[in-house]
Amino acid sequence: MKEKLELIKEAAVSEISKISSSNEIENIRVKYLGKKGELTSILRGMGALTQEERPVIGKVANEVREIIEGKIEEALTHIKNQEKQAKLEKEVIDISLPGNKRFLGKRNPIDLTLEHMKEIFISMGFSIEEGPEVELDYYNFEALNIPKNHPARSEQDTFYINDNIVLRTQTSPVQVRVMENEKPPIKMISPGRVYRSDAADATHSPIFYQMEGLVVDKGITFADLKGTLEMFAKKMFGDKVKTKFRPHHFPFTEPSAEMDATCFVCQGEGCRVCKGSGWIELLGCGMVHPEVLRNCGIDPEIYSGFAFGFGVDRMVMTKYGLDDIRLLYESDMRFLNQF
Ligand code: 2NL
Repeated sequence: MKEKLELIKEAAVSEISKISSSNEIENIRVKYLGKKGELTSILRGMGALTQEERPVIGKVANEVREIIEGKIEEALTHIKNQEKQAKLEKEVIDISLPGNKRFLGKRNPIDLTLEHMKEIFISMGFSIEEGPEVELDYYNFEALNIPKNHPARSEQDTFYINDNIVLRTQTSPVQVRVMENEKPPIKMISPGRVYRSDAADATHSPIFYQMEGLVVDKGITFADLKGTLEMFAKKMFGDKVKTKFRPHHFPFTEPSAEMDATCFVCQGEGCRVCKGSGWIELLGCGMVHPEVLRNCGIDPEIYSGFAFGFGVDRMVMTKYGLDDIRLLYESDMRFLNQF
């Protein structure tokens, strides 16, 4: 029996030394140590041994079992290491491969122009104020001296939410709110989106951008208006630019004017961009109407102010020579990549 155990041990050890995967090890464990395994059947047969033989053979059998178990553990560790190593080698990633290209968007030229304009006004001490795009009729029209029968109020020109609420058609309501809430001196600009009930074509968009400005203090005159806006034009288009003011009419300013600047393409010579005139219309402006100041709780006997408004889209179109406003709202990368 002792010899038989010895043979089992040698066979097991030799089989274990040949294996190459963890599955095979399991088979060997079952073959020798399992319930129906070779060693187990020997131990079962021990009942037939004499009293003297039993402990001797039992001891040898246990030693053989321990040796086989030890060899199996050893082989298992070795195989697991080998398998891990093979997996690591197989799954190696080539970090020198180029990655997937992600397409980046581009800033819209309206945004670029707005930023430039804001920087100029910030450098002159203006604050930037914002307000709601869905606005009370009162702030958009009534407070600004635009009476009920004014054409700007017609349903053809304005998006009405209901009788009292509109999509703002200008950013002036932001100024009205600031004047209501703060005491002069006020020196602010209000850039933002505004809405008109227009069908989109080359020169109209139902959504567009405006930037208004307002200065209110004691002793503000038309000279302050001219100086400020001339300075803006020079910072925006260069020191050589000249400005001129033409009389105009707005319900919320008196007197009112439009400011033209010498064409930045031809420097006033006359070209395609300025349609031969040498001048480009830049903005509307004027001294804040006393009625508007009063509506906002500011005494026009003590304070005066000037205000101005730009169509930002127009400014962008002129600056870049665009002939269709819709290009600015289509997010077409072939267009945006050019800025
Ligand atoms: C234009 C002309 C203008 C104003 C806007 C304004 C605001 C208040 C009081 C008085 Cl709260 N005026 N804003 C003044 C003159 C002209 O805009 O052509 N915009 C595109």
